[in-house]
Amino acid sequence: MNPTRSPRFTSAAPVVLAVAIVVALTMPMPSAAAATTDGLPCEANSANTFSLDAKAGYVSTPDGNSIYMWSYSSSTKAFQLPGPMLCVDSGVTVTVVLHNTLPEATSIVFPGQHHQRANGHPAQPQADTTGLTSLTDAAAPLTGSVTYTFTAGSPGTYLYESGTDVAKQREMGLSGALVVRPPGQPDHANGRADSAFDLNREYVYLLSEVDPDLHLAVERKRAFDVTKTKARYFFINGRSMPDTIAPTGAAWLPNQPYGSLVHLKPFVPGDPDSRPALVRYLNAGSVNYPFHPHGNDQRVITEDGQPVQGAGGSDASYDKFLIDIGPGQSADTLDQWVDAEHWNGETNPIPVPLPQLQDQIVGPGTETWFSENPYLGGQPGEVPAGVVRNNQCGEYYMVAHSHALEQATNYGASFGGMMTLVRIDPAAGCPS
Ligand SMILES: [Cu+2]
Repeated sequence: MNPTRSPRFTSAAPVVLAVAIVVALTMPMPSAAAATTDGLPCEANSANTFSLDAKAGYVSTPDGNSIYMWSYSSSTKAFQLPGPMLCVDSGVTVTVVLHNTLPEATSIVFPGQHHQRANGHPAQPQADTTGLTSLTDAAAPLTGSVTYTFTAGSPGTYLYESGTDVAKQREMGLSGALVVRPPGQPDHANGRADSAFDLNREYVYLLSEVDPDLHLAVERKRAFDVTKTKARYFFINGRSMPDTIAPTGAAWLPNQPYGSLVHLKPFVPGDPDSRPALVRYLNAGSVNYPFHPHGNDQRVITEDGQPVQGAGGSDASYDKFLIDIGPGQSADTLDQWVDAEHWNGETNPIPVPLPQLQDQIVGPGTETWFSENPYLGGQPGEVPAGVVRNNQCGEYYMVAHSHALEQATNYGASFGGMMTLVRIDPAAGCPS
């Protein structure tokens, strides 16, 4: 995709149409509109205590591959990638009990958290006669356990990840998101009043990559040189496009529970009930991920758990079209879309020539995501016999993806990988 800049509050119709066409031509299609899931699927409890198993399992990729992964899963639940989204309040004491079922030692580090302890003593790097073996206390292979405690840091989005044999274990999947909220203000991204967002429109993009050759070598207990990895799959929350737009908890992705379809309604300035969405970016991989949603800037308000502000607390947040997330970094962004032209079929019917039929049709020739009207809320016109209209109610879809285009592929096949959609529903909503 070209990084075409659009003013923040203008219609994104041409972009959507272009996206629909590209989507149409290059990717396998689900048989219905991209399904929405509202709110963050947090793991949370009043004791702020979590029991995580490090274990092995498999994930599927859209090209039909099955990849052996390691990940953290809640001890009462099946294998999942990535690890559970842990949500806590800033300042609380958090306990994470790690149970290792993997064939080698592993651990968890909590970057950005305070007073980290392991089994009751300050967490320490581990070494033997060969040198450093782990960045923190590790659990022994197969049956080992470590109890970590820490004080949750400032509000923001953080990784938790393996601190042992990091190049290998991070690549194998041992990471997850830790969401730290301002106490008593779960609908604020950080402590600032201007960080308010819609709790039903909160999303994590945990970004990572996979070299399947490394995973196969680990599965078959063969040696592998981690300095020679070549990523072939690129994940948002452990899924690749088009699986990224499947709902959270989709039954056909039993080990990859988290979707990343951002679901917006038109933002109404001045309406206290109209709040922006919050997208929390996290890089769990080893290279930069330059991520950009089409058709809209996002406002970066928190970086690495710190509000973007100047001296004296002045607002220094900024609009960004392409957000470059470095390894280990996070950024929280407000995302909103304003219906600038107020198209209405009866009261403001802005005339629009419909695109040619071939620009509305998706392969193999029976499906379209175009609403037969480029304005939000547009109702369909004539749909040719035999054409399936995936668009439900005149909603928009805008693509959001890594702009390092090799990261927007599934083993080299483009329009996959680290890519998802932003769905904008008409103000009146859509039938579910
Ligand atoms: Cu693009």
